[in-house]
Amino acid sequence: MEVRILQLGFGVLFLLVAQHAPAIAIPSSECQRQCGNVEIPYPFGIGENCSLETDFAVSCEVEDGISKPFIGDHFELLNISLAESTIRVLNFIASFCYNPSTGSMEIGGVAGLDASDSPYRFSDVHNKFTVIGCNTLAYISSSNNTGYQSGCVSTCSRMSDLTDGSCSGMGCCQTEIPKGMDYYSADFERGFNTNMSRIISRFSRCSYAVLMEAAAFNFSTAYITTTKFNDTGAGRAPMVIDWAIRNGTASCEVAKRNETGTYACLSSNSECVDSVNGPGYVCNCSHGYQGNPYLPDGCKGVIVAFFILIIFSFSGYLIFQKKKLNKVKQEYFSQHGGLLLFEKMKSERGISFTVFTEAELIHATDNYDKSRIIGKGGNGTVYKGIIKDKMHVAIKRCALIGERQKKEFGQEMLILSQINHKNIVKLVGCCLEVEVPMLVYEFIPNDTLYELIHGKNRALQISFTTLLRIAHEAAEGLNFLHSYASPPIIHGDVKTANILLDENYMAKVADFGASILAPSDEGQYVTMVQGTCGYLDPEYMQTCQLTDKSDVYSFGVILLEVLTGQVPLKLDGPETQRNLSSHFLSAMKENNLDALLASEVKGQESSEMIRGLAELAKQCLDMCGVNRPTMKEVADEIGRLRKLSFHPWVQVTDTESEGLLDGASSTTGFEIDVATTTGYPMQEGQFDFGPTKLSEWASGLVGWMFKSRWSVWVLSQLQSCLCKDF
Ligand SMILES: *[C@@H]1O[C@H](CO)[C@@H](O)[C@H](O)[C@H]1NC(C)=O
Ligand SMILES: *[C@@H]1O[C@H](CO)[C@@H](O)[C@H](O)[C@H]1NC(C)=O
Ligand SMILES: *[C@@H]1O[C@H](CO)[C@@H](O)[C@H](O)[C@H]1NC(C)=O
Ligand SMILES: *[C@@H]1O[C@H](CO)[C@@H](O)[C@H](O)[C@H]1NC(C)=O
Ligand SMILES: *[C@@H]1O[C@H](CO)[C@@H](O)[C@H](O)[C@H]1NC(C)=O
Ligand SMILES: *[C@@H]1O[C@H](CO)[C@@H](O)[C@H](O)[C@H]1NC(C)=O
Ligand SMILES: *[C@@H]1O[C@H](CO)[C@@H](O)[C@H](O)[C@H]1NC(C)=O
Ligand SMILES: *[C@@H]1O[C@H](CO)[C@@H](O)[C@H](O)[C@H]1NC(C)=O
Ligand SMILES: *[C@H]1O[C@H](CO)[C@@H](O)[C@H](O)[C@H]1NC(C)=O
Repeated sequence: MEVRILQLGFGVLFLLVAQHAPAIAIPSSECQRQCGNVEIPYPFGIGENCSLETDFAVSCEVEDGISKPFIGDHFELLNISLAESTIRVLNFIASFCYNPSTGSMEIGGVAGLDASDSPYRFSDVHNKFTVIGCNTLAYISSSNNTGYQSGCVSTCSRMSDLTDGSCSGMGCCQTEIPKGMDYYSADFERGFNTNMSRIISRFSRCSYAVLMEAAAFNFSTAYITTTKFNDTGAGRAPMVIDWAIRNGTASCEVAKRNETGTYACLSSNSECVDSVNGPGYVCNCSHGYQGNPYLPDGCKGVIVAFFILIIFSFSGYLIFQKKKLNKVKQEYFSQHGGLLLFEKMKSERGISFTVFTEAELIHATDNYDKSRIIGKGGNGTVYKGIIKDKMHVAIKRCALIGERQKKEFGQEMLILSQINHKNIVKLVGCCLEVEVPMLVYEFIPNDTLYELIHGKNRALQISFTTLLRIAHEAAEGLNFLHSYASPPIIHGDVKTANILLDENYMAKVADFGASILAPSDEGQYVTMVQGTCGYLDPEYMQTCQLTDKSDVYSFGVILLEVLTGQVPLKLDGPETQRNLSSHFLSAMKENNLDALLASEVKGQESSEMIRGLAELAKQCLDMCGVNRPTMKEVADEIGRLRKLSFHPWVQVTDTESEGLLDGASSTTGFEIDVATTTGYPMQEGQFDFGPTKLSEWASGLVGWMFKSRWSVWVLSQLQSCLCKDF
């Protein structure tokens, strides 16, 4: 039987055509670029004038209803790679079979491939000459008994010697090929394959040999016992072929010299690369470009595309993040009872309460700028903010709160927002879409009562009358809190540092955001520890039950501060004097009150009033809550006592006293006097404290932080303080 060798290139034919080809013609855009699943990029092409040269011409044929590209002598084209300058084709398998009828061995299939004088070379990198069979010796030759010849032997005496996946001489052998091969023929050694009749009973009667892609081959023992190897690819196996522009022996250097007309790298962003397998050159897009270097403007900047991709994916990422953030915000919002709050706000119209978005508060505080901080503690920070570019507010941004407290927030906000009294700092709104809700209060510019009594500016000589008025106003405010709702709203942290002063030095009770409706179930008492050392109701310490009388006790301490000008706790003083209230009570017992009184009180105020105040304070400080007066009684009593003052101001401010009789304190002339005579800054713009003042203000505002039943953080602080002072 004759040995068949198929042709891949057209060799001589090409040379004839080439002589007529004057210049490289740009292929028409109408050229078909797809055949079946295979893309056919230029320099390859389907149809006349669509490929760079005839050897790159592809024919697209329908086989079994499927379009398939073919090249050369009917080699099926699997794909074309421009970047690697390779094509994959299906090569034909040569067979060597025992013919029982003649008793001889016969060569079948296609025994070789001739690609001489074509742009094609067998890839030495990807292909291996692969032989399957028992007692088979096969050769591969580059030409008729001249030049290169190689081969390999495959034997198999026992079936157990064969292993799937292993091709190393047992039923299968492989050998590499050299570079530059454009022709091969396969042959079987007839002398070696003797006596097939002996083994034919156990093994397939055929041996095979093919030059094929090594990566596409995986030996199976079934290849020895059956015809599976031939059947799988219908007598064919994939093979990789390197192609290049090989016009004669043209290299890049030569080709470029003849740039006009024959140079194939038409794209401006392409470069010429000498072929690694055989003569000639290939074109490649320059670094940063991708596309077809054989077409004018075929190489497109990858970097631009890359950036567009980056921008797209980045904005996509942002959108995703924003969606995620919004989801988180919504979760927080409903978790904190925001929906309930919204519903209530809708049904109860006229509530001047705002639910702020996080963005609004960020804008109001210059993204929580350091310069906006007006109070800072371990548990949170208070910022001065400007809402809608005009309204000044104090924004409380807290650290974490307990899981349990989160849920009640919206409802509590609603109640607190409805409290509207001139001696209580107004809660303007809140922000619920953050992990820990933020509270927004009206901004009170003039420091605290604590500062007024104990601060650096004591030299300002605030009159006792003024202090007493402020205390009276604070009492009114607390009375309002206690009587506003049932169960009563308990402040829980009454102290001079929580009594803020507005521009007219009117008292504004602050930090009621930390106060809560009196708890109704026992379970809540356990974690409720709040207050400030020196002001703490001793009964509360024992029962852990916060009542309105706890506020009364703390207010008693405030009265003492007003009377004595001393701080509630003096840790550096003598033992007996450390705690102002116990010091006061023992002084009262010994009838030695004068020693405690502030110098400006002594002898200057009506002794009846002083005694009355001391007596009131004593009642407030009663160890037993039920014996203490109510906040209303305290406020009324202070109002009564204020009228006893023989201070000259009283005559001047007769109207004020009358106002007090009506249960409302006035904020006229009198306070303005204080402000102007003391030289206190009146304008908000001057509200720039020095660092010390700021920190004192801060200490007052730290009290604002969530404590009360919303957190247990105070507990540890309190415990250390309890051991020392109680
Ligand atoms: C191919 O190119 C040749 C020469 O330029 C021209 O004569 C011929 O008509 C073209 N064929 C087609 C199908 O365009
Ligand atoms: C070539 O074809 C094979 C199989 O069809 C496929 O796996 C491979 O990705 C293709 N390669 C290219 C460069 O298209
Ligand atoms: C191989 O030899 C035969 C005859 O000896 C000849 O016809 C054929 O062209 C040769 N092939 C090559 C590739 O040299
Ligand atoms: C070859 O085939 C065997 C089984 O037939 C399989 O276990 C092995 O992973 C395959 N190897 C490769 C490289 O595909
Ligand atoms: C291999 O397969 C092809 C296509 O199916 C067939 O024509 C040929 O006869 C087979 N060869 C052998 C040895 O089985
Ligand atoms: C380059 O062009 C010259 C004529 O300009 C021609 O003689 C020569 O053969 C060309 N060389 C190649 C490699 O195309
Ligand atoms: C191939 O080279 C010949 C000269 O050797 C030249 O005339 C012809 O244009 C070239 N063809 C291509 C496609 O480069
Ligand atoms: C073409 O360039 C790419 C990178 O730009 C490189 O990976 C590839 O190997 C080059 N191809 C050839 C044939 O040089
Ligand atoms: C194979 O060996 C048998 C004896 O086992 C012999 O009869 C036969 O002639 C041999 N065949 C060939 C082709 O050598």
